[in-house]
Amino acid sequence: MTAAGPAARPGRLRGAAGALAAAALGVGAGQLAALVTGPGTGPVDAVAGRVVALTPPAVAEIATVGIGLGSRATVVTGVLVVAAAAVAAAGALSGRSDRPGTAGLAALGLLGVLAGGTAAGGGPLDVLPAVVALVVAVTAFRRLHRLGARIPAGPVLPDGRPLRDSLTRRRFLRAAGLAGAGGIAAAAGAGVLAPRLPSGRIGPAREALTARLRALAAAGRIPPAPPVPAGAAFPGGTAFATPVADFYRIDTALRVPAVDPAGWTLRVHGMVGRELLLDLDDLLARPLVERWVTLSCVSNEVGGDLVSTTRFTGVELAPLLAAAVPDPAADQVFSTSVDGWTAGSPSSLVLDPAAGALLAVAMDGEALPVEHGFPVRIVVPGLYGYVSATKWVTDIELTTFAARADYWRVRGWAPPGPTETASRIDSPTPYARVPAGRVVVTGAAWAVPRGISRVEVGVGDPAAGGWVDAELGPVPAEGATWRMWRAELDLPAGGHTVRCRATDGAGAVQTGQRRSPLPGAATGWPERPVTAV
Ligand SMILES: Nc1nc2c(c(=O)[nH]1)N[C@H]1C(S)=C(S)[C@@H](COP(=O)(O)O)O[C@H]1N2
Ligand SMILES: [Mo]
Repeated sequence: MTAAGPAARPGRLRGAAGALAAAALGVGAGQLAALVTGPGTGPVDAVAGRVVALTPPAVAEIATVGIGLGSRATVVTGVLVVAAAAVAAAGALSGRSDRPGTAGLAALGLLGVLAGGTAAGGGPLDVLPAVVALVVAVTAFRRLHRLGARIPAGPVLPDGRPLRDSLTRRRFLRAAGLAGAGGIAAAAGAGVLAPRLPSGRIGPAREALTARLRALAAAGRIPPAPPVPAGAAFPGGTAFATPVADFYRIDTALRVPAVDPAGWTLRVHGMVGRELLLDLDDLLARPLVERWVTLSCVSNEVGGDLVSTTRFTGVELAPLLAAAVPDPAADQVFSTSVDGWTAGSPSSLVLDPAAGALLAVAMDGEALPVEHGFPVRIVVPGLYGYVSATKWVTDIELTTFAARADYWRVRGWAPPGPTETASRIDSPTPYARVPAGRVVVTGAAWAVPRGISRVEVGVGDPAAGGWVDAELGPVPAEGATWRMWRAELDLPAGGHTVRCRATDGAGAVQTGQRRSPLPGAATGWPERPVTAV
C-alpha cells in the first residue's frame, strides 16, 4: 500500500470540523466584541433578531404571544443549527482549495454584518461584532485547512496510513480543538461578563432608582394610591394585585434591553410646537402619581392569563405632552423603544388628562423590572399593550395614523380601538371534581377604563337563561382595574359547564360571540367544565 491521497488536501471530515471550529472561534470573538457594542449586538443575536423582525404577518399571531422566553431560545437555537449545517457543508466541500469554506463563512459573516447594521434602533458600531466574527472565522479556517492537509509523501505506517498524515492529523485535531473550545469559552465568558459591564450594570441602578423613589415618597412627593380594600379578592380566587414576578410579559426583545438610567433620554417631537428632550432627573422633577392599572394583551385568549394588575408610579403623560404643544391634526402618539419596537396610540386618549396615561417608572413601589421596561415605560389605561405600553421608551412622536404604522399594525393587527369587556373563571380549576351541592365559583372581570358593574354566572344551556348574579369585590379605584367576583351555584351530581359574563360600567354586556385574537382581541364567554360528585 502506498499513500492515501493523491495530493495535499484535508478530507471531508477535517474540512467540516475545521470550518465548525473556525466558526465557533469567530462567534466567540464576536460575542466578546459585543461586550463593547452592547446587549443584543452579538452576531447570533443580530441574525436571530432579524429573523424575528422579518417574521411574515401570517405567523405574527404566533409571534405576538409566542416570543416569550421559550420561543426566544428556539429562534436562537434554530439560527445556530442552520448556520452550523451550512458551515459544515461548506467546510466539507473544501478539498484541494479552501475557497468553499472561506466563502461559506464569509457569507454567514456578511449576513451577520447586514443583520447588525439594519437592526432597528441600532447604531453603526453594531456591525463590529459580526465583522470581528467574520475576520476571525475566515482566518482561522484558512490556517486549519492548511494544517489539515494530508501530506502523502514519506514513510507509511503499518496500517497503511502515511506517517506524516498521522502527525498532521494530531496537529490538526489539536488546533481545531483549541479553536472550537476557545470560541465556546469566549462566548461563555462574554455571557458571564455582559451583565457586569456598564451597559449591563442594571441591578445596582434599579436599586438606586427604587431608593430614590422611596425617598421621594417619604418626602410626600408621591401621593399614595388608595390601598386595595379588604375583600377585593375572594378565598380560592386570584389576588387583586399581581405579584410583580407573576406579572405577564409580552415583548419581541430577543435580549432584554439593558438601559442605563444615567444615559436615558426621552425625545418628544414631530407635529409639535416645541420639541422636548428629558432625562431621568427632568422626569422625576415633575409631579409623580401612583395609579392602579390592569394591563392586558390583545392576544390573550378567552380565559387566558395575559392580564395583570399592579400599582404603577410615574409621571402623567398628558400634561407632559401638552408642554410640547401638539398640533391638533396629530391623531397618533407614536412611541418607540430603545430596541426599535413601536406603538401608536390615539392622541385623543393619551392627551386627555382624565385618561391617566403614565410614563411609569415603578411597579408595586419598586423600579420597573428590566423585562417590564426599566427605566421608563408607557401605560395607557384603556388601551391594549400592543398599541400603547412601550417598554424602554425613548422617543415619542406626534404624528398621524395615516403617516406611520406601528410594529404590530404592519404585521396585521388592528389599529387601536376600545378594549373588550372580558371575564375569566379562576376557580374551580378546569375539569375539577367538586362535591355536589353548593359550589363556589370565583373569577375576574375587566373593562378598562369603563369598569365592571355586574358579573353573572350560568350553568347549562346559555339560551335557557338561568344566570346567577355574582358578588363583586371592591376596587381601590373605579374603572382602570379588574374586579374580582364570587358566585355560589347549586350543582347536582354530574358534568356541568360553568360560564360567566360581565357587564361594563356603561351597562354593556360582554358579547357571547366567540372570536379568536388577530386582528383584534378575543371575545366570548369563558367556560369551564366541572364534575359534581
Ligand atoms: N419595547 C416593547 N414594548 C412593549 C412590547 C414589545 O414587544 N416591546 N410589547 C407590548 C405588548 S404587546 C404588551 S401586551 C405589553 C406587555 O407589558 P408587560 O410585558 O410589562 O406585561 O408591553 C408592550 N410593550
Ligand atoms: Mo400584547
